[in-house]
Amino acid sequence: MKISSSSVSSSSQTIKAMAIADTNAEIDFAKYVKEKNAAIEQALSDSVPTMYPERLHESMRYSLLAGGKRIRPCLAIAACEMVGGKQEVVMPTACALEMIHTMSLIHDDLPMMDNDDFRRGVPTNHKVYGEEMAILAGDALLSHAFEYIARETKGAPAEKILRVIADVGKCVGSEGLVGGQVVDIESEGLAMEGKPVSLDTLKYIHAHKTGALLETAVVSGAILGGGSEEDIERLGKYAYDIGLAFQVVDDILDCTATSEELGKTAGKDVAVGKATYPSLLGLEESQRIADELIKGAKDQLSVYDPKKAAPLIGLADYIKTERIKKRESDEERERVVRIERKTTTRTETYNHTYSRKFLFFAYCNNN
Ligand code: GRG
Repeated sequence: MKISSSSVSSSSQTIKAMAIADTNAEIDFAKYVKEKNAAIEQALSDSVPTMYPERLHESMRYSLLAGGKRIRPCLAIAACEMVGGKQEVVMPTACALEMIHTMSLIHDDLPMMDNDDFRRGVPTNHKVYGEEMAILAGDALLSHAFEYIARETKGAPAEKILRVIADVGKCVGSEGLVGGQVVDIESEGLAMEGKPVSLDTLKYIHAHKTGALLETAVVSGAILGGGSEEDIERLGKYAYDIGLAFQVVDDILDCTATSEELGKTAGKDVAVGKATYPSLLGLEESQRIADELIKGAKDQLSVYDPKKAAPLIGLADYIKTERIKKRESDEERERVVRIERKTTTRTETYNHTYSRKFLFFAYCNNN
């Protein structure tokens, strides 16, 4: 879609809304994401070939290629290109980040963690392959991610590649995803015992569990794209804000959207007594905070050429507007589901679980 939306077909209201950014830049955002997504899907499929032991690789590919929104790879590519870099230089890192994200979802869904049956609109990895295989597939994806960046990144100086590997390592470990997950687990149910989690603790959980990987995606893109230290710092701030906004929106969706719309079980946070933005601050205030964070993120981009910054602006808007806008009219939903049915065999198989997570790219693939 055009940011100045003139070439958008009249039936694309949902997607059009996503791309209208407060800039005069003229980019066709749907086309941009469609192209990036196609390249990412191909690169992901190539990154984990089917080989011996077949069932392990099948299990890795099952979750990796299950049709996520690919926000992290998209952010890495958009940041790289905004500072003047090339897609092919950042693509191995973009894939690695999606491998790490996927492994965190596989492990998060395990019975000893969140115990979920559905993810990305399909049964969770352990439901299909068993718990042992799900744990090992996650482990294999995690180690493969680091190998993949080191082995496959071409066209960037070795010190930049090393910096990215170190950043990715930090964002995954005890100061990143794992740290956030641990504090999340420790905080679960505290409110029910009369010890409510503080807003600072909630921010820590969100910034580490969810924000860290989104931030690393943007910063890695800026590093590999040859951005200056100032670019890297500015984009780091953009990414911190969208990372936090992403999780605030996720919290809002958990208590407002349906399981079909989410592609995973809705209402789980409330059911297990998790602290969330809506539970601490209420829905309205949570939405206000999400808006403010997205505005802050976009402000960081105001020094760049609007056309070059347009993909990152569009992605920031997507994180807020489209993920929060959960219930289209029945007519609109039926239209998108028809598009989905046309689009993939996976969708035909699971056409009862037409998740919001999948609709955006289904649209893009058909326009
Ligand atoms: C990384 C070593 C290591 C362990 C993992 C389980 C765990 C430790 C951390 C949990 C991290 C987690 C699941 C955070 C939630 C992040 C989140 C909001 C996921 C949803 O992301 P989307 O909406 O999903 O981008 P898709 O499916 O579109 O990719």
